[in-house]
Amino acid sequence: MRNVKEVTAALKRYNNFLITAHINSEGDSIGSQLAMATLLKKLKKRYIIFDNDPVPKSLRFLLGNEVIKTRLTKKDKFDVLVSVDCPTIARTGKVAPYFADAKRVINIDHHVSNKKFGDILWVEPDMSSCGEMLYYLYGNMGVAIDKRAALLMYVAILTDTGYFSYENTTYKTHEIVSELLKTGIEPLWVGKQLNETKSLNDLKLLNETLNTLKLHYNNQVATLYTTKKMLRRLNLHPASAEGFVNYGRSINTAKVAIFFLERPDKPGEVHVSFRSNGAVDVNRLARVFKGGGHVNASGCLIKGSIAHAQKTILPQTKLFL
Ligand SMILES: [Mn+2]
Repeated sequence: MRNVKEVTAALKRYNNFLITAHINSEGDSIGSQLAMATLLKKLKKRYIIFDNDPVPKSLRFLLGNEVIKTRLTKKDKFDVLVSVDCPTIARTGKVAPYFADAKRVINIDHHVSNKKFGDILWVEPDMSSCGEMLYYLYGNMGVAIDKRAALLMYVAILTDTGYFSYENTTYKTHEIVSELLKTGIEPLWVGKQLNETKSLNDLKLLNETLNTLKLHYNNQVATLYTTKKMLRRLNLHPASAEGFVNYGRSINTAKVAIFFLERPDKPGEVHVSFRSNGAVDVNRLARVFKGGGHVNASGCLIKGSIAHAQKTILPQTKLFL
């Protein structure tokens, strides 16, 4: 594990940290940021967590999530910026301009598309999640993982492995989870927190989104979309659309699923998520549009309408089938 030692040294040396992750927060980004914060707290360091988006409802059971800010004030000072689970600076959204203010930038990530930014780089594309990386980081620093920290890593790993069903799941992932569970985590309780937090409007949004589901190219590509109109009418944040792309991937003939999301806070821009069943490298596909991610899960941004984004992306997808 290259560079975990450099990360360890920097965490010991400096005192004021800003922790961030990618836009559209999910289990790995939130769990890993909070696990990093917990580690810093144990080392008696000061930290701020600053994200582009609020914590999704389903993750608000994680202790400490309430300190995550979506706005900084002049009082919020830091020397070192720790970026976790983020392949590019731009993917942090409104946090991106703050990278220039840091004396040191630490880049901890597992995306194969990581652009290797920052002063201290620790990138492990073979690891399932940043949650897995945080487990090794605690070990390297000699900090014991208590139940609270273990839960954060457990949720991060569960999310990014699709509950141990994605290709990135290894025997090592299971070994780590085995250690985490020894702290007394109750999987039934965690599963309930993560999956049984939907409002009626969340399900109405899913219903409207599934109505847009279409198959293309001999049923090999599934598309679906959520518009800002749907979100506004149901009074929901874009985080409610998290995971919708997986409904496209669940179709037995689909090699690629593409989900288009219009964010009310980002006019004139469409966020595109790709998921693959393994036959297509959607990291490469997303890179055609200056995006990226993992082989089976990636994303990009397209300027314009959803209709325009579909017209742009579908013919390119066909070339990857
Ligand atoms: Mn991740």
